Amino acid sequence: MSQKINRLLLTGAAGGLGKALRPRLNQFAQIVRVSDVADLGATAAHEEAVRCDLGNYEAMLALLDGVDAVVHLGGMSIDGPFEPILNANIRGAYNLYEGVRQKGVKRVVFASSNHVVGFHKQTDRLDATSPMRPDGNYGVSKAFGELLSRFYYDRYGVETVCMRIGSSFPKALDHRMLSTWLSYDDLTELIRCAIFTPNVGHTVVYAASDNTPSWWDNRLATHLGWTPKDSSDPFRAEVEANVPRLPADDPAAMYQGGQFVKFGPYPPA
Ligand code: NAI
Ligand code: 15L
Repeated sequence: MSQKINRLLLTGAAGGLGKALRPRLNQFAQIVRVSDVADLGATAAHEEAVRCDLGNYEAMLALLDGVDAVVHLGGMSIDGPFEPILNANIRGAYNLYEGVRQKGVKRVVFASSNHVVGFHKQTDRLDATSPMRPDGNYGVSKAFGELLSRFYYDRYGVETVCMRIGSSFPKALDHRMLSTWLSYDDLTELIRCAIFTPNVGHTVVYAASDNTPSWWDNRLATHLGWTPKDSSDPFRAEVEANVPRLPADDPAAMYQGGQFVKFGPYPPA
């Protein structure tokens, strides 16, 4: 029988990735506590549902009661004005880590994003030591989450795997996604490695399937034992036939963050 922890908390459980992962996470835990600020729908036998705004610290403390590990997907998942990102991603990350410290939770799997490094060129090949070059408020908030998790490991020993997710959707939909796509199966396997590999300390891993071309080098995360099995190749012909290429001097074609590098500005309200 595969290894299981007792209680896993999944934040952002009402979102796109949350919905895709929910039927799969009972492989990893006896009980999955699913949480979101939005409606969570019907619960499966292995699930317990808790509505919670990540920006509310008291609610966060209650959410973390009896939890052994966290898969943290919750928050704003695209770029936009600062205030909602401040509440969900920045205050939310702080509340999560401070709550985790107080409750003695040992392991977090953090859904970071390729937008932490979105202002690197698509011709660059990056690893976990490459400088952060976020491409907007959203990317900056994910960089904050990564740095906060680094601090909570160095100071308090809370272990985190930061997954810099590329584009995790059912299919690769455009030319950029041929490099950034992550299948749900590869994501699920990465989460398994991130929960069960001993001594991950603080690990940054680029979360993309085995795509060609690839922009990211995961040699610094080999201790996770994660080898993506899928590839964007089966979507190539459809993308090339149906999706026009952007001009080479369009920033969305030049930079890894794609269209995100063109969003904003968002003046204070
Ligand atoms: P999504 O936007 O579909 O789901 C995010 C969920 O977080 C939503 O259900 C939303 O209600 C919830 N949420 C937002 N603010 C909240 C708050 N204040 N309190 C509690 N819950 C709140 O995003 P998706 O695609 O499912 O992504 C999940 C995570 O993975 C996000 O953190 C996203 O930034 C990250 N990610 C996703 C990628 C992808 O390709 N799907 C790529 C890179 C990162
Ligand atoms: C992300 O971080 C977003 O959450 C997701 O919706 C996609 O836009 C993805 O990056 C991407 O870069 O394709």
